[in-house]
Amino acid sequence: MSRIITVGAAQLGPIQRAEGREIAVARMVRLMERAHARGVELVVFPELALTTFFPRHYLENIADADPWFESAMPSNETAPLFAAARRYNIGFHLGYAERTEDGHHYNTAILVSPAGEILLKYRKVHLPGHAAFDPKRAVQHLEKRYFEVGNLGFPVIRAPMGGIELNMGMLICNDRRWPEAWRVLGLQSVELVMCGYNTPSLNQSAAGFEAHHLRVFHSHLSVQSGAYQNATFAVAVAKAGTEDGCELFGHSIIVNPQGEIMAQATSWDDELVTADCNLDMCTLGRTTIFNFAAHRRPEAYARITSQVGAEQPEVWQGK
Ligand code: ING
Repeated sequence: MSRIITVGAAQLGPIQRAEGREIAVARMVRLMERAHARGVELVVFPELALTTFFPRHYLENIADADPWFESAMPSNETAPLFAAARRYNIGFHLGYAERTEDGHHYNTAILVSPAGEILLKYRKVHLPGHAAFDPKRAVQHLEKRYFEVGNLGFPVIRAPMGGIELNMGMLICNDRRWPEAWRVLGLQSVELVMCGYNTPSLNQSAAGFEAHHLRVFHSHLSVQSGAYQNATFAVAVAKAGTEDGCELFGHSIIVNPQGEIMAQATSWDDELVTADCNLDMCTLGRTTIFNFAAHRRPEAYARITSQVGAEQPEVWQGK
């Protein structure tokens, strides 16, 4: 009997700085209604789905950023999402800014069951951008200022969803560009990776020009290769559109273990994209080309965990 789950990439359009989280939650509940009508069993929302992408804003007093963080999950504002999950019997993934009881701040994602249990939590490990205000930048990208590096590793959980059991894991935005992150999930036999993102459509660092089409290409390349090289499905979901004048690209995708894009968003607004994922498709890759037990050689990979930055190579001396 094939294990098939119908997933929904619930892309969000822009959320303006002045908009309260109840507006985003209402839009997300409408996407869950639409998902229910289409037989979707698991909905994946973007990174930082409740607020504008606030790391683009520099606040002198970092405590002034706290209103962008959730200190409870669910809270009064997010309870409608949990109620919709119960009403429609749909699980969901949600990206949000987490403030812990002991005052730590993370860029977090959770996986919630239809009954409202939090099955898995992940805190973003790869924080791009910079920690201090950068006057050279047209727009700031201050994730290293507002968030701590995630301290939960890259966990995978086997849990019931959509009438089957499957192995689920999460990445957040920049994580998708790092093959090590995918491999840690792959080494836990992940079958479905959920990844929300907020990606500016223009390069904001003064390091040089990068054509827009390459920004989208790099995003898809990262997700498609991560899925293929770890024989897993992947759902990568954007928050898109122009937030306070800053453009984020959409192009949310659902990818199969062969690295093929099964479905893709075509707007830069609230849009639900769905696909039936037959998890038996993971078997071919992980029993042949990516049979890790048969083919990996960890003794040759020491640099991957012993080094942070790149070193200079040995110089050829002739002879
Ligand atoms: N955003 C971007 C991302 O990794 C970025 C930052 C864009 C880094 C393009 C490098 C190149 O998609 C987040 N939020 O990580």
